[in-house]
Amino acid sequence: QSVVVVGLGYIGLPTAAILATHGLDVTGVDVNSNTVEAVNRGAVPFVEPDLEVHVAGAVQQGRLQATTLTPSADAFIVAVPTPFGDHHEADLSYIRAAAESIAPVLKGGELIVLESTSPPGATRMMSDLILRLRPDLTLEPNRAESIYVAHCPERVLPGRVMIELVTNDRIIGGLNGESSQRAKELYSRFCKGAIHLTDSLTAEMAKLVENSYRDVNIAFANELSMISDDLNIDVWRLIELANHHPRVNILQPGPGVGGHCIAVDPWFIVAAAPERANLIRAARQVNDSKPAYVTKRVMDKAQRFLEPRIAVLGLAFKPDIDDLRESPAREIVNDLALKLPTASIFAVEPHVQKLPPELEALPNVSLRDLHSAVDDADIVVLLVDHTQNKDFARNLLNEKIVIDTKGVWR
Ligand code: SAJ
Repeated sequence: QSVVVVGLGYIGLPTAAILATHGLDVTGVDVNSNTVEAVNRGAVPFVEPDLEVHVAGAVQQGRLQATTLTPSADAFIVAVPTPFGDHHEADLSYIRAAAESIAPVLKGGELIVLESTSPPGATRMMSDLILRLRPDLTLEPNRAESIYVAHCPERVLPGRVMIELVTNDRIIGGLNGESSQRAKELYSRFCKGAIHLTDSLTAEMAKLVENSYRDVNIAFANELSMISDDLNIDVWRLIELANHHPRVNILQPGPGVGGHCIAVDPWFIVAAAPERANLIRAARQVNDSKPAYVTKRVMDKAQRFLEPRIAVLGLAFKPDIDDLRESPAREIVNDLALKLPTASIFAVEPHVQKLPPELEALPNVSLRDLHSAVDDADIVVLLVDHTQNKDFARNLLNEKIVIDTKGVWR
């Protein structure tokens, strides 16, 4: 069986690799020729544990190849980004472009699965677009000209992708029962978790609801951390104590919520039901306000220095990964550098070799190693609980003003 995976990013490439190592003939398609070239060499353009071994093995066995042009296949998996614009509306242009690249190569009989996290109705939209471009095809099952369309949202945690791809349960929502069945057969090739079948709209919402659930719970923790600061109590101890209750499980506060999923997906629900989604919207606002709150705390401490030297530990959106997308730490460093032009800011991020462009452009921000940055700093701000930060010898912080947004140095 041949499978085309459109989009070789954080989800598409691992999925392509796992399908290939389970015996399918996989072609990965990406608009970025550097990505295509890297994959064909068996290399991976980002950090994800165990992924490179899978990709290199699959390429070597001749089961995985990459290209910029969509070929024909028995099944297509669309794993392209669904970012949002200024008004928190989902941008479906990548899904449309994927559909437009798939439509011309269809012969009838193919399965098309949308994996990208999508607002309610996106799977139907993708299918409508394909059928508009190919009026000779139909969703009516079991004909020579039938196509099968389903949504199967990805649910893997960055950093654990190769494990969770295999072990997580999956939700599949077909546009009809036959589509769900065929998608289930494909995912059963590598997924050891249970596969739950539903309709496409429920599958789309399930994914959004999972991430909104987490967002709301993190917002609760972040609100508690700000209330605790006002009341002058230790939020970490507070949460630890409350969590001893058998039915309480509060998450951990931090500098804000980053990544391209939890900080985005709840807005798709808000956009679909703006009058109803009040709690979900409020949670987003609390989490989005946290970076500015942290910046303000650092600025209050920096006031006493003419030329404050500030070490900021962590730029990634969470521990032990190199992903800086939608990272609250990045936003905080940027704000600090702009608001404190006389400050020197030493950014410490062991997982990157280079600052992201907007920080690189700032004359008062430099990328430094942990020890030299802390040594030279008046103020140390911990933003990401990377292992290297957790292991840092605390006695070296004795003379410093410390702002620890993750509670690792309590
Ligand atoms: N965070 C906190 N406090 C916590 C937990 C997380 O502040 O107690 C922050 C993290 O630092 C990070 C953000 O939240 O900035 C998101 O991190 P995460 O580890 O909760 O989640 P992601 O974005 O890496 O992955 C999520 C996962 N969803 C759920 O756990 C419900 C993953 O399973 C999804 O596949 C992924 O989103 C996705 O792609 O949608």
